[in-house]
Amino acid sequence: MDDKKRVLSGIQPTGIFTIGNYFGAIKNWVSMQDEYLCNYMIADMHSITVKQDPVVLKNNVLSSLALSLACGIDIKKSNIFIQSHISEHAELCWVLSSFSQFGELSRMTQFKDKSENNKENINAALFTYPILQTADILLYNANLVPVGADQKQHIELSRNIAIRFNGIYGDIFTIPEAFMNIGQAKIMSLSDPIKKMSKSDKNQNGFIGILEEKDSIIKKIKKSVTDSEGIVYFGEGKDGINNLIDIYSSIMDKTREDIQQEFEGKGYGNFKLKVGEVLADYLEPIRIKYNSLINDRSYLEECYKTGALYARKIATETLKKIYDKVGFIGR
Ligand code: AQP
Repeated sequence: MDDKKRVLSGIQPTGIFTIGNYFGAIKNWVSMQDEYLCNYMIADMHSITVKQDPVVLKNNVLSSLALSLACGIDIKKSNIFIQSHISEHAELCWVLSSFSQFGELSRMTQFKDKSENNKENINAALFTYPILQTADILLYNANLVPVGADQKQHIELSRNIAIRFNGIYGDIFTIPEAFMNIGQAKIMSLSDPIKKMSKSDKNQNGFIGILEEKDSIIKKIKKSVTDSEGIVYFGEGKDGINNLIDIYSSIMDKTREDIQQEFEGKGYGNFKLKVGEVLADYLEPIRIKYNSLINDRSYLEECYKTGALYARKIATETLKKIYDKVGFIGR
């Protein structure tokens, strides 16, 4: 029996990943592969909470898979699969819905943000998707869930649902924990740095996609909204500069203090150019790898089919146990 801790995490195929997704999630996914038993999923079921064009979504699922592999997910070490291929996610979600309270779901800040941005389509799934997320995690008995800081509240909810269920039926679910690296930043929008950077932001200048060309990256960083003080340091009221410092720090593994010292007396123009350049150089190998993977459809298919086989084995076993506990007669 392998005594490694188990990991589950997912990413929505709602577009090309941003550097927020990368520094907030995927970089961790990659670094956890040796130490943990990792299950990673392309969360297509989550993505339809916001209107999707079906053709675009199918392409996005494949490009998300290719991009995860290009970023360093290694199928010899980790399992990667497409969420909708495992029907147990939806089935467990339904069971857990009966153990989730309306009040606790209403307190989720992501629901408030997402409904604010999608006023024309505030659907029920937008409200209940943290339950599906809980099912994703609990199906795989995950101990750790590597997420960005923006998802901490949802993991807390998952823990509460699991604890509540266990309180009734005994020690069934593993209680998951959010996993974040010390100092892991929430990357903010470049055009509105009090909002998190999102791949589905309608303002193209707000985010940087992992596959963007050097010129575009530098241009967006140069244009990014900052204050007018002109001194590079991390401080209150300097959201734009704070964000650039965090991006630079994630790439260079430098502390905020080191960065402040490095750019002392140099002004924002110089700092922005440097951030743009190091970021573009950092992302280039990922872009090259992605371009070769995305054209190899049969390899991608092999990856997600193998991933589903393995995932289904675990998910079926968990769901069988849960159905029995809640009183459903075995199939
Ligand atoms: N700006 C961010 N900073 C740090 N971490 C982030 N994550 C997302 N944005 C940031 C982390 O990326 C993982 C995958 O996120 P997701 O695609 O499942 O959903 P999301 O959080 O809703 O990401 P987006 O980019 O904002 O997608 P859309 O625009 O479709 O809503 C998560 O671990 C998240 O914490």
